[in-house]
Order: sequence, then structure tokens, then C-alpha cells
Amino acid sequence: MTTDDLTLLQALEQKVRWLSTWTVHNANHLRENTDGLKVGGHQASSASLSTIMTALYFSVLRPEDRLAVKPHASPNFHAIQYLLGHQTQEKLENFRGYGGAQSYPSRTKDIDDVDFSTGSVGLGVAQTLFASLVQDYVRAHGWGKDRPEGRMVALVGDAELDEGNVFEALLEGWKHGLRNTWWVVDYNRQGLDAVLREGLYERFADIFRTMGWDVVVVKYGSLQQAAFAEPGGDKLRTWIDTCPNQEYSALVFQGGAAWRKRLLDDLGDQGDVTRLIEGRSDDDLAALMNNLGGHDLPALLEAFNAIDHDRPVCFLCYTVKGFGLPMAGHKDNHAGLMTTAQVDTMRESLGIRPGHEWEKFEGLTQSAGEIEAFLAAVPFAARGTRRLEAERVSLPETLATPGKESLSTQAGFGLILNEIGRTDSDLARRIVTTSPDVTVSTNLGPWLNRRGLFAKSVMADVFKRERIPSTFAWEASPEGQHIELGIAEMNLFLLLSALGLSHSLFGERLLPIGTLYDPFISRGLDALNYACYQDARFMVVATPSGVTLAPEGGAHQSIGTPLIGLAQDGLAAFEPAFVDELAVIVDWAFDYLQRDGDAVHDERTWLRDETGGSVYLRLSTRPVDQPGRVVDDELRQGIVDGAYWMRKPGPNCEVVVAYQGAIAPEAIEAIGLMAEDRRDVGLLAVTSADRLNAGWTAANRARERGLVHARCHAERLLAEVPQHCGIVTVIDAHPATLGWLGSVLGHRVRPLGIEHFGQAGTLQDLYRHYGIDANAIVAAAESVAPGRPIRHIAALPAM
Ligand SMILES: Cc1ncc(C[n+]2csc(CCOP(=O)(O)OP(=O)(O)O)c2C)c(N)n1
Ligand SMILES: [Mg+2]
Repeated sequence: MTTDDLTLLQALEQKVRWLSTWTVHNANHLRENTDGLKVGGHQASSASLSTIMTALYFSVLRPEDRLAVKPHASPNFHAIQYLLGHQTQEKLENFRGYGGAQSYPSRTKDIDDVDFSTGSVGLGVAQTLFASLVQDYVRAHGWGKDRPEGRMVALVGDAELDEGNVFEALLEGWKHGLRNTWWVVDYNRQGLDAVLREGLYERFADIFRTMGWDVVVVKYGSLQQAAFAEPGGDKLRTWIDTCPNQEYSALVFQGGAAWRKRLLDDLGDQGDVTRLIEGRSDDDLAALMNNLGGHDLPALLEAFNAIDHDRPVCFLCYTVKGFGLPMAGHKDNHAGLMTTAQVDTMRESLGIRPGHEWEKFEGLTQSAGEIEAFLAAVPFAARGTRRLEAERVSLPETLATPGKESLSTQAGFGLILNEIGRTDSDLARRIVTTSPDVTVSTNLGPWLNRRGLFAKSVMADVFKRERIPSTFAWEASPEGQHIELGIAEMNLFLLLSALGLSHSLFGERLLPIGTLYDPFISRGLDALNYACYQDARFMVVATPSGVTLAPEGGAHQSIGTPLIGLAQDGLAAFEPAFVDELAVIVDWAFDYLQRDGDAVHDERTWLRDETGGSVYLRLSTRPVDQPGRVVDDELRQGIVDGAYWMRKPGPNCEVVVAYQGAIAPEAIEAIGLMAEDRRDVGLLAVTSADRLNAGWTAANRARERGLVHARCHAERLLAEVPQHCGIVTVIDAHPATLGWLGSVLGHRVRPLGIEHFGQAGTLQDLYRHYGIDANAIVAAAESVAPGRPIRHIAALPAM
């Protein structure tokens, strides 16, 4: 790098710090309805990273690299993209506003090429690690080799390293031979609340080294390094090394005179070091002491450019939170916001005229042409925007339903996947499965036997080699299509998120399927939400679910997951009862995962199906008698739309039973039990409360906007139910999942389900105990549709 280039880079660093400070200041009006805390956090946190980000974006990074930026450094990111011509002044002026640049970098909401969304600390960090594994997976399968390998880079706040998911990811990375991953830690020793504990950096360094990472500490800036070489410099260095975080931060905040007093108190009368201190003005002394490695472009560039290998690297860069701002180093600065007077002072010091705050070249000594030429040559932006696209994977006409008389949906899923795995179709090749140590118990074993385990090098299954009988072959190779994870559901969802962005990150489409136990979705819930927020595309298949795995007891029972399915944006949730339904849903899902159309409502369902999304299948381990029917187009459509009449209500109908999932046999039995005393009972098979509910909400909204003829699927189905009828809903989960059906057209509803959990027992014991067996359904029918007593009804268990 030439001296001119370095000077220009230094000017850009000032510009980035200014633009991000100004962006936040300018958006202050948005504080009206908030406590202002978060707006403030952006100024100090951004300033902490502006040197590092300048070095990376304007010099070190390449177009194939992908980044996750610490949430509160979003203004820096937007400022850099603005300078590169990928962000607009209008969006910056509307930072945090409706339609403006986002407070935390967002793949889906921002226009400026965010690689990984961030916001929930720790997740973006780990996302880069899994993205790197996905890059290796894609290349090991012979795809995407016409593009250079990229580095997956996280700009990490030091307090983010308190999040456990980061360490879960580190261990998984070690197991999978992680490469091409850089984590650049903004070691400002501050979180949101206060200055961090002493000596954390040694702990971090130890952990990273243990996990096979290189650790590069960027502690001293070039001014400090030069001072250390002066007579007495060694004493200054020792003083810096032993100064507690809090004290250093306080002195940074107080400035030159305070530094002088403190340094002379501690080191005075020591000859050479006294001269070193006294030879500098207050400003120079402050500049020297603030010149930590993370704020020194030459030191940073040297550290980054020295890496000549693909091993993962952690850069621990010493920084000052709020660097260059009046709040620098103050422990309360996360909430700090610069006053207008302070912003004016900063503006004047940078030679920026009032009213010219957004101008890119304002106040810089270089000519506009010179800067433009430099920006045009920035390697990172050399190929324009960096989002990629991939062809859709072609799909077979339909997936066959396994022909067994009695089957659980979980076993059915295993068989469907196994059938796909037998073929050499495009679909079979693009599926990648993963599971957190529950591969076999979620029925992926047969698929695994066919398609093999993924590893960077071949590993034989010793049991197989030694001819020890075993049902499963755990042979690993670069061609394998199952990625085995340790037991960490956060990792599962972060890997699914990375796999599910492969088309956009690496230009190669994958169809990821992750299996886990349904109750443990909650363990990875924030990562699942994060994956959906980034619009990653994957299928989550969860078994066992509910209390149906009866003897396992409370620790394995999931009650609230259908409500998660209902509420989670970007995730279409299904809970089929029968395997023919499952085949239809899986078939549809492979297509749905790949769609990227406009968010327009389908006038039949009022769902926005053309946008596509991810899919959650809540399955069961309970074998259920299969209907053995022909699935015609109408049935297929009903299954996908969320419900169909298993038995239509007749003209004399007084009661309808609506069920979802593995409780189907009880619902069917209940219909039989009440047949003599209630005529024309209807049975509604719900395959997706989520999609029914979404369509209903959207149709309501459409009507309120004047589209008076809008009708959703639930409305059309329930229009066949006479108004005086009662509806009993039943699910092995929280009753609220289906209870809203009564509001659709105003039918009385008695929702059955599970609110309290934890009992162990046989299936019959538990269904009786929780009041979701056939008898309880009949009793509920009697209460919701009073009339002649229903004969086949036994006393309910005491409450
Ligand atoms: C999961 C989660 N918990 C809490 C927060 C609130 N939060 C935002 S930033 C922050 C502290 C960040 O500290 P650090 O990562 O060191 O960045 P710095 O403030 O030093 O820039 C916290 C707790 C969050 N965003 N995500
Ligand atoms: Mg910090």
C-alpha cells in the first residue's frame, strides 16, 4: 500500500465514523416513542469498529467474502455501502425509520447487500462458521468451483462472546475441520451495561487455540509501537499491559491532561519514560494512549494481510468504545448520544460545512476524482452486488406414499426420504440432511445408509469393516449428504440457516432437512427465528411430539410447538396424521422452499405462497392405521391448504370434530361413538392450523380494505357447517392452536388439548388424563351441542 493510499484510507476511516455518527444523530427524532437507549448504542459501538471495518471493506476483503457485522455497527456498514454507492442518502436519512436503513443489518430489509443479518448477539457470529462449512460442502460435491473460495468473516463484539451458542459452534467447527473463517473481535472491553471483567482476552485466546484457531492479538497501534522503541518505552508498555480495563477506559474518557497526571504519578521520576511523556502535548499524549491496535490502520492491515493460510483465525483487536467521540471510554456510553453541540464540534473539526453533512467528499483533502478512483477500485465491490442466484432443483411429479397399513408419520418420513435416496435424481443429489445426534431416532437411518455421511476426507465405519452387525453404516466421505452434529439445537438451526442460504451465498441450491425432537425446538428457537428472518430455506422435521410418546414423560413432551409453528413468520407448519398427507406435503415443500415470487395473496387461500419459505413438520412416532385411499387433486389441495373434510357434515349436523395430527384415531372413534345420538357429525382433518389461520387473517384484512368477496379456505370449509353446530377441536398440544376456528364464522367451540404436562404412562392413560381421548371428545361434543344424552360416554376422570 502506498503512503497516499494509506492517507486516503485514514480519511475514509474518519468519513465512516462521521457518517455513522451523523446518521444516528440525524435519526434522533425517531426517539420520540422509545427510551433512546438503542439509538445511543449505535454511536459508541460503531465508532469502536470503524477503523477495523475501514481496513476490511476498503482494502482486505474480496467479493467472494461474506460478513456478519456486530449489530450496533450497522451505521458503519450502511456508511461504507453508501460510500461504495450501494446505499442511498434517503435511506440513511431515514435510519431506523419506516422503509429506512435498518438499525441492525438485515438481509431481507436492507438494500445494501447484507450477507448475514445480525441483531440477536452471537448468532451472526456463529452463522459465519456454519456458512464456511456449507461452502466446503458445496465444493466437495463438485459445485461452484468456477468461483473463488471466500472467507466467512464475523465482526464480533467482545460481549457477544458471552453467548453460549458461540462456543457450541466453535466445537462443531473443530469437529468438521473448519477453514476460511475469520472472527475479528472488537475488544473494547465494554458491553451494554459496563466495562468487562479483567483478563478475558487470555480466556478467549485459550479457547480459540484449543479449538484449532490461530489467534492474532492486535493490541498496540503504530504510534504506540514507535513509542515503545523510544528510551523508556518498555516502561510505558508495561504500564499499559497492567492497567485495569476500567482505569484505562476512564482515562480515555478524561483525555490528555488526565493521562499526563496519571502517567507521571505512576511512572514519574524514572528518567527516560518521564521524557517520553513530557515530550508530548496533551493532545499527542491522548492520541498515543488511544492508539490501540484496533484503531490503527497500519497495524490492522499488517495483521490481516499476514494471513497466508485457510485455517480459522481469531483477531483480538484492542479498541475503545466510542473512539474519536466525546463519549469514548465512558462506561455508560452505550446509552450515550452526542449532543448537537458535540456533533457541531466534530463536524467543524472535519471541515464539513453545515448542510453538507451527507456529501461524500466534503472536508477531505484529496480531490473527488482521486477518492472516486480509489472507491471504484475497492476489491470488495469489484463485482457489484454480491448476492447470487441458483437454478431451481427439478422435482418429480409426485412422491409415492409408502404402502403400509399402519405407520407413524415419522416412519413414513423415513420411507419417503429413503425412496428419494434410491434414485439418482436432481432432487436426491441436492437434499442435505442434518441432525443433532438424533439421526437414527428420528428415522434418517435408511437415508444415511444410502447417501452417506459428509466429511472432508473418507472415514470408514469400523463396525462395518470388522463385520460387526449393525443397522447403520456410518461411512463418511466428501460425497456424503448427511451432516452429523453434536447435541446442540442452536447449531442445528444455524447450520440449516447457512445451508438454506447456499443459493444466495454460493450460487448453488441445496434442499436442507433437519430432524430433531419436537420439544427441543425451544432450545434453538432464537436461531430458528434468526434463520427465518434471513429468509433461509429449509425443512425442520420434529418427532416425537406432544404427550404421544407417553412413557417418556414430561421432559420429552412438547405442548407449545404448534403455537410456535403458527406464530413463526417465514415458516409454514404442518402436522399431518396420515402418511399419504405427508407425501403430499413433502412434495409441495420441496417446491415451496425454492420459490421467490412476489408477496401477493393467492385469491383462493389468501396465502402468500409465491414468496416461498421454510417448512416445519410436526410428526409423531405413533403408528396409525392408514386410510389407503386415492389422493385426488381436491384432497391434495385441501392437505396443502391446511384442512379437508374427512367426513362432511350432513344437513342435520349438530356437532363437528376438528383434529390435527396423531390424535386422529381418537377423533374418528369419537365420531363413531356419538353416531347414534348425533346425526351427520362432521370430521375436519386439519393438516396445518398455521396456514388455515394465516389465510383467515389475510382474508379479513382484504375485506377490511374493500375486497368484499375475499374468502379463505377455513371460511369455505366452515360455511358447510350449520350455524347452530358446535365444534370440538382436539390436538395433542395446546388447545389454542385450533380454538380460534370458532371465530371464523361464529360457531361455538370447545377446544381440547394439553395445558399441563409431565405425566408418564401408556398412551391411553395420558389421553384419558389430559382429556383428549375419544370419551373426552364425546363429552365435549355433548356440552357444545346439547340435546339427547350421548349413550356411549363414560365418566370423565376427576380433575
Ligand atoms: C441475544 C441478545 N441479548 C441482548 C441483546 C441486547 N444487546 C445489544 S448490544 C449488547 C452488548 C453488546 O456488547 P458488545 O458485543 O461488546 O458490543 P459493543 O457494545 O461493545 O459495541 C446487548 C446486551 C441483544 N441484542 N441480543
Ligand atoms: Mg464490547
